[in-house]
Amino acid sequence: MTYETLIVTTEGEGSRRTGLIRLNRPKALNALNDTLMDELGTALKAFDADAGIGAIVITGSEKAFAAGADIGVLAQHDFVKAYTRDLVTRNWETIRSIRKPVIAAVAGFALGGGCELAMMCDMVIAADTAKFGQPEIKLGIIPGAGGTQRLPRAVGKAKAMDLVLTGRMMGAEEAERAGLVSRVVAADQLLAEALEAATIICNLGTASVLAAKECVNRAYEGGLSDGVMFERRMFQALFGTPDQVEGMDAFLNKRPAVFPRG
Ligand code: CO8
Repeated sequence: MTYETLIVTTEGEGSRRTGLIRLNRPKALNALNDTLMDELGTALKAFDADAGIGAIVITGSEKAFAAGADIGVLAQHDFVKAYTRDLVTRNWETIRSIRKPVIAAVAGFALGGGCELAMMCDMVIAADTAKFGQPEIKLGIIPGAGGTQRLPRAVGKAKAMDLVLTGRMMGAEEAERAGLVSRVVAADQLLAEALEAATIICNLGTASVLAAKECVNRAYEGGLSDGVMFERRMFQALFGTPDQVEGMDAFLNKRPAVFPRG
C-alpha cells in the first residue's frame, strides 16, 4: 500500500519486527489533516493485525513530530460540518484501539494534535530538541483530541493548566521531569533508541506484553480498586500461557528466554 502523507516500513529481522510509521508532510511540519489521519489509522490497523509485527514506532522529522491539526483546514470549519462529518477529529479512537505497544519518537514540535498524538502512544521517547505544547488557546479554540484530559493525567493539573491556558511550549527536559516523556535522548540517537526499545518488546511474550499495556491503561483511565482487580485477574490468567512457562523455565535454567510465536 502506498501512502500520500506517511512513509511506512518495517525494521528488524526474524519472526518479530517493528512497524515504523513516519509522518510525512514536511512542508506543513506534519500538520494533521484528514488524509493523514485516515492513513495513520489504516497503517496502524494493518500492523496491529500482522502477527510478524511486535511493536510500532511513530515518528516525524527532525523539525517536527507534528505541529498540530492543519490550521488551513480548521479555519474552514463550522460547527455543523465539524460535528456531522467528524472532520479532523475522526479516527482518534482507532489509534486508541491498537493493542500492540506504540512508541512515539518525537523530535522538534509536538503541538496541539501532535502533542495529543504523542500522548495517545504508550511511550514517548523525545529528542533533546522536542517541544511539546497545546497552543490551541492562541487560535481561539481548545484541544480537541484529548489534550485537556490526557495532559493533566500525565503531568498533573498545575502544569496542564499552565500549558493549556497560556499555550506555551515545554522543552524535552521539562516534559521528562513532568512525566510526559519516558526518556530524553540526543536528537541523532532518537530513532535508534526508539527502535531498540521496540525490538526489546518484540522479543518478549505476546500475551504478557498485551496484558501489561491493558493493565497500565486501566490505571491511567480508571479507579484504583477496579484497576488492581483487573491486574490481579490478568496476572493470574498469564499462568496458563506458554510465555509464562518459557519465561520462568529460562530464568531457572539460566538461559535466555525464547518466547513462542503464533
Ligand atoms: N497547520 C498548517 N500549517 C502549519 C501548521 C499547522 N498546524 N504548523 C506549521 N504550518 C506550516 C506553516 O504555515 C508554514 O507553511 P508555509 O511555509 O507555507 O508558510 C510551514 O508549516 C512552516 O512553519 P513556520 O514557517 O511557521 O515555521 P516556524 O519554525 O517559524 O514555526 C511553529 C514553527 C512554532 C510550529 C509554527 O509553525 C506554529 O506555531 N504552528 C502552529 C502550531 C499550532 O497552533 N498548533 C495547533 C493547531 S490546532 C490543533 O492541533 C487542534 C487539534 C484538534 C484535534 C484534532 C487533530 C488532528
